[in-house]
Amino acid sequence: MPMFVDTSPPGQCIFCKIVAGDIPAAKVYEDALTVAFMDIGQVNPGHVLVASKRHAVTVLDLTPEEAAAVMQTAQRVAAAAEAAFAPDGITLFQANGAAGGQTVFHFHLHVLPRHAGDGVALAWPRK
Ligand code: DGP
Repeated sequence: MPMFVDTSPPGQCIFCKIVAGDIPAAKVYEDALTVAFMDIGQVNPGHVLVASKRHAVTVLDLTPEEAAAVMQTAQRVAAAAEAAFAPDGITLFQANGAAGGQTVFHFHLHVLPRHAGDGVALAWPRK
């Protein structure tokens, strides 16, 4: 089981509170539909989460506009990671539902800079 699971309703979950500015986060980008901030449990330096501002739970709950905006933001974040961290690669990953490995039930996409031999083993659900 993951150490932390947040299934709070809209407005009360940790990412809604980050969107609202009620709890601190290292935000790196935001626009009308998305916000990007550093993952508190970063797997590698530059590990960023791209979240919908609206409380969608999974990818199935996004509007087409939100889905497009999320990928545009992910591309911006990946470009910034490329410039800042000179990674050998970048992994995008996104979990839906407990069985899919999701632990915070507010839609988000991980942008993870990778380095050859970094030893990162991605598994869903993560241990
Ligand atoms: P997932 O397991 O795919 O649902 O990813 C949830 C991620 O959210 C996990 O990598 C850790 C991150 N996270 C959890 N709580 C917080 C928080 O309070 N602040 C930030 N910045 N990230 C968080």
